Amino acid sequence: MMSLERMSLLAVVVVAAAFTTVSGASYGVGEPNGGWDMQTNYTAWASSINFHLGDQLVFKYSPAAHDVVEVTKAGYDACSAASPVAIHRTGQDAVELNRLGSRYFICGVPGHCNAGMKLQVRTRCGSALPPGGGVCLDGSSPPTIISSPGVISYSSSPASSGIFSTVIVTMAATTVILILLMV
Ligand SMILES: [Cu+2]
Repeated sequence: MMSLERMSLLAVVVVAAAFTTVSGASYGVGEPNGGWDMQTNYTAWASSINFHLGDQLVFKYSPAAHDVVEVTKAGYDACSAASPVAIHRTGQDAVELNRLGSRYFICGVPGHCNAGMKLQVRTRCGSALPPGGGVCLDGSSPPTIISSPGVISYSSSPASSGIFSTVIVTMAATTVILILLMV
């Protein structure tokens, strides 16, 4: 039987591994031909890329001219920044795609969203999830299957809690491992 200290250490390692994200790709919004501006067609831009968990968007713009407001679908559809999810104003804003499903960004300067400064990004599983392995169901078919046993993650539709599910199931798996070690 392992000492309590070693088991504790193992638990820490396993849980830490569960929270580790594999770093993904970084995409400059609108690049290579544009940026976060009033000329780029973001529907076309986003549809040219498969976004995966762990990837990163970088909005590059003059903060004197624009900003970035993450909004809900309703805010996106209505071009309303009245109920923001998050606001970015540095001119070099990195946003990590850390959950499955769609996310919505608009420019909060009056008129800019209606002129086309609005971006919808849909994030799929990719290879970053989950570190412990498992099956990721993000609505694409077939589901992404990652080979190591032990962790199953899924996201219900619409958008949401793929990572949260992973953490829960990973914690359950960790508990099983500890029980096995104690036998
Ligand atoms: Cu703007």
